Amino acid sequence: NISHIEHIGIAVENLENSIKYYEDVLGMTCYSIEEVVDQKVKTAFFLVGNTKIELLESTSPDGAIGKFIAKKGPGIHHIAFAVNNATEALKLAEDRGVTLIDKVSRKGAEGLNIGFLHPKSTLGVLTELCSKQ
Ligand code: CMX
Repeated sequence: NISHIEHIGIAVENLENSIKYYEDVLGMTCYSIEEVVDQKVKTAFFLVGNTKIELLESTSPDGAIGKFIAKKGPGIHHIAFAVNNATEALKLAEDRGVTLIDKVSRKGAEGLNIGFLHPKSTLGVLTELCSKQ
């Protein structure tokens, strides 16, 4: 029951410089900057049609983005699909043999309910499921 790509998460070294590139070169407009404390990230959002671009700057070297940047450098970090109910979608994925990072959904940026599937069981793509409820 995936309706669309909710956002693409991109790990960046420096949020301010990266926003400049997306605005000045690509012509997008950043509509929101938000810190997600428990994810140890600061995020910036852009809307492209129905899909968002989420830039992610690490606020701590031991967070997911801090580790990713240290290991691989900046780049595409995850893809997020919009579903009706993230917790139900996580359960369905688990029933189909996927390893979950989150057993139940939790609150992410923009107040959405989010949960991640482990990239080792999703063909190397860190996958997020998110829903408004
Ligand atoms: N995409 C694909 N593969 C990834 C990855 C990513 N983004 N991040 C890590 N991996 C791979 C690693 O390369 C590694 O593979 P190898 O064993 O072949 O080297 C494997 O996954 C395990 O990685 P690790 O470095 O040992 O483990 P980490 O402690 O870095 O954890 C992960 C990886 C995905 C479990 C962790 O980053 C996580 O829980 N992510 C979910 C939460 C998150 O990403 N939050 C940030 C965004 C928040 C937001 O959008 O608001």
